[in-house]
Amino acid sequence: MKHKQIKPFPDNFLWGASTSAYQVEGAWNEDGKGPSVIDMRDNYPAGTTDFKVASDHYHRYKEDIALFAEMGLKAYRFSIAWTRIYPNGTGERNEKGIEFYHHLINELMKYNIEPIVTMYHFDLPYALQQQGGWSNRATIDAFEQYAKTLFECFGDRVKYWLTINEQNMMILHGDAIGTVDPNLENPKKALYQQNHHMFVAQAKAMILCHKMLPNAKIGPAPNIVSIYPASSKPEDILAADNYAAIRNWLYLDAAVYGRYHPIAWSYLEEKGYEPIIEDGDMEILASAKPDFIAFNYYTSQTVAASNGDESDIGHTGDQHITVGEPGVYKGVANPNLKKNEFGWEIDPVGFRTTCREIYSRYNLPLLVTENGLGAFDKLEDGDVVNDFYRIDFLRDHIKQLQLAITDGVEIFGYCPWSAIDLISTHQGCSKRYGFIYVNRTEDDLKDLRRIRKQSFYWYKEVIASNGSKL
Ligand code: BGP
Repeated sequence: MKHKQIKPFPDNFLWGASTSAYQVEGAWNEDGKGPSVIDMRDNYPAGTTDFKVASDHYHRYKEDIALFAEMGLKAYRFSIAWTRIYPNGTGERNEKGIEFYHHLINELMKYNIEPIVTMYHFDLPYALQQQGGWSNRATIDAFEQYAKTLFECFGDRVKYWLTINEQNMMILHGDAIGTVDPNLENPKKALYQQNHHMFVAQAKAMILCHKMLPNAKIGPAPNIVSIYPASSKPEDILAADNYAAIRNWLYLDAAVYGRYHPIAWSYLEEKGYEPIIEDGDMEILASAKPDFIAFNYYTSQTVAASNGDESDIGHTGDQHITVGEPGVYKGVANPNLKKNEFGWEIDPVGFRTTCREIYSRYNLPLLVTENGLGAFDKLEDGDVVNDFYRIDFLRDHIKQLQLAITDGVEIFGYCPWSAIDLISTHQGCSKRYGFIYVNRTEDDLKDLRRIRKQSFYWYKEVIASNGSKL
């Protein structure tokens, strides 16, 4: 649709930026923090750093938040490390960990920056993982107890809560994140059982949040992207529909409607992956309602009809992530899209389409919790980082966001990834996303000093003009 007039961004639009605890904080074993599955990971790609020091935000949060305030951020989306609050996932609380987040949230309040809290961003407590992790129903109770503690401690200041970051990526690519044992006899069946337990845990957290904090809002935060058919061939369109059900709607239907999406369920049955659902589980899912949908968007995906064999499994962009499943859909590249330095396709129009699709299906306000460009930024003489490619990427996406708003989609915030440079989930710290450069390399921590990139000054103007100066 070509509009004669483009609508402005709403007043009070939450211009923000995002991080997650294990990628930015460091201090991995300080002040009583317990180890998470990420801390215990031993599959770092050669030459990339671990997460032990990261961007040292734990010790430098005041300086970082002062920079966020200078950039004009209206919101900051960060995650709380479960293992700082409960070092063993459950049991004894760690007051020092709670204190850290009190300080961090108070610092945000000082500058009128709205805290948006992710409760769980990939970093499951290792102690829980040793007892089966999400395969064990006891993890549901541990999550509920953790949620209760978060609401009790921080609910007086935090209005926006996100339950689980990218549950769909943990299930589809669990091996990349380290939440499933690849030696299991049927790892996929185990993953879908974990998935079911996460659905129940998420529903319980939403119910509890509404009970304890009637003025707060809570929602899921999956990675949702438009799925394109490779051509107008009906078989390709059907394959895209399959993948959309398995990748996107399975997760949002469970969160919003409290049901298993019928096509996704028939896929689970067909493959023998269907989870055990205990009495009462579906009632819990059905009685939990999110207030909004948060989602992460990096790029669309394209699929074709399945060949019915292993040749279906392809790389659509990122070499770490395979897409395709025999008999269901085949992952293919989209020849219409350019790629970034890491092979990820760049698709701003797909961002608009994704917003429209989600809103049309669920009719709930949307919050963008991740979108951004990973690149090998270069620090030049005089502490300059000319990341004009990042500005182009973000500008193109914000324009499409505004078009989605003009199309009638209700969107109340945009939090690109990432507020400051941090460690990529599987590609080290040379893959940078931030508005603020952190002076370190994979193997040399240098002085970790903070340097404003060109995109910092640009985003500051965008926020100051409420998106009218792009
Ligand atoms: C999302 C995660 C983030 C972040 C981002 C960028 O999947 O929620 O934690 O890592 O992707 O991905 P990467 O770090 O692999 O470039």
